[in-house]
Amino acid sequence: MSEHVEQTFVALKPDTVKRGITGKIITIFEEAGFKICGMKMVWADSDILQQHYEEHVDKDFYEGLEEFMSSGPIIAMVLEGVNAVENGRKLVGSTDPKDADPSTIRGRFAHMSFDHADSSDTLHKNVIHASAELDEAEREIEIWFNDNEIHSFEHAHESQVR
Ligand code: 3AN
Repeated sequence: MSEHVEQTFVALKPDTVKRGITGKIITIFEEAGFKICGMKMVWADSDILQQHYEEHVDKDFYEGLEEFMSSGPIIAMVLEGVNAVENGRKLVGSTDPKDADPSTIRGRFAHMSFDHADSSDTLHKNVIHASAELDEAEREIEIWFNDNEIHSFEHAHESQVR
């Protein structure tokens, strides 16, 4: 496998599951040629969220973030592709939907802003998470998946897309 082929961790957040738009978003990754190596529905608890958001646990917004991320199940995925981490983030767009390009998943499916979330009772619902760096992807995949939940198989895209 080329050194450029990576796995990234993507989570479709509770707002996406409740809105019934998971299929549309999964399709975006599939059409771009990402291979789904692992996928499951998880209702995250405080323990796993504190591991996942290790760098945010002490921040003011963490309580709201945990409340949002445990407000319903998420779809957790391991996606593989060429520079999957960087390419995945490109499809996802900026963290704050207000700043996300309308061609990205957050720009297309949300119009939230940090300012709005911070100044109202609303939680910062931004549809999706994707790992930002390769070492973060490795750490997050380990948090959310057991080895036997990540599958190795030949995908059509391995000859037609990459
Ligand atoms: P990303 O998920 O794009 O990597 P991070 O790691 O900066 O973004 O933030 C993690 C999550 O924390 C984001 N999904 C966002 O919803 C939430 N978050 C970050 N900053 C704020 C903030 N100032 N107010 C509310 N939520 C925030």
